[in-house]
Amino acid sequence: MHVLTIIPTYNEIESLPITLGRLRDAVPDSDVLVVDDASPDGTGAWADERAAQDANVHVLHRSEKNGLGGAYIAGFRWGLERGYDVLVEMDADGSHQPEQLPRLLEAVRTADLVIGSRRVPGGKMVNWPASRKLISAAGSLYPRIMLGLKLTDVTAGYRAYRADTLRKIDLDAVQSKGYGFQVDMTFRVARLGLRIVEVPITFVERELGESKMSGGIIGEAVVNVTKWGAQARWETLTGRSGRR
Ligand SMILES: Nc1nc2c(ncn2[C@@H]2O[C@H](COP(=O)(O)OP(=O)(O)OP(=O)(O)O)[C@@H](O)[C@H]2O)c(=O)[nH]1
Ligand SMILES: [Mg+2]
Repeated sequence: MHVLTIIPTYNEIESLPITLGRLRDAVPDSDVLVVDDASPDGTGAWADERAAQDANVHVLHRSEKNGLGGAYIAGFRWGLERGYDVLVEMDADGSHQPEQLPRLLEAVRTADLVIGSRRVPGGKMVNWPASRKLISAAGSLYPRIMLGLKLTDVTAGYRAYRADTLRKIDLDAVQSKGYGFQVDMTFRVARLGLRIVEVPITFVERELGESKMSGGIIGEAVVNVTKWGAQARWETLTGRSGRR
């Protein structure tokens, strides 16, 4: 399996060196693509220097901050064009532990999408305040109910996609930027009838740098999930298929 791990970054100068180092040690066979949105703190320049010393590390620069969704779509296209078999999503901030990637890679041998879940037995959240846990629980439950997804952690961002799974999705049509992006992609894969497997992970709250989560990102997700759920029900009722 030819694996590409995609790490989107915006102002992660403190976290990226640690995460990238851990990833190269834990899974040396995986190539890495950093997708940086012109971080003012110099993350992109640091990644370029790192890539110059390591042939397995690559960098994609985008000209402005345009959301995690767009960064991943750009990264997926880059990887698909180069013939990778598996494309992994990993945050730069240390929340997704590189040492647990082998679990995801093992599972993706027999799955179309693997989600590293905080909510299956064995899954954990470390250093998360109760308020964050509550938002996350609601953020997981609502799309599950609205979209009928039989999964525990649909907003999770530690994932492994088979390249064939991504090829079956119209990536141009995916507009979601923040958390909604993970739900959007999950719903698309589920609707294709593909096999989604959750494996337990230990999610560690970031220690360095700043979170990019915002009210706008949560709002986008809630509005979209409500819309997609209503559309799906309408299609079931009328037998007509919508645009998605
Ligand atoms: N390229 C790019 N990366 C982004 C953007 N927004 C967030 N990221 C990266 O996406 C990853 C997740 O972002 P976080 O800020 O940790 O957001 P989060 O994990 O949803 O929120 P926390 O749980 O609070 O950490 C990190 O590696 C960020 O640097 C963006 O607009 N462009
Ligand atoms: Mg994070």
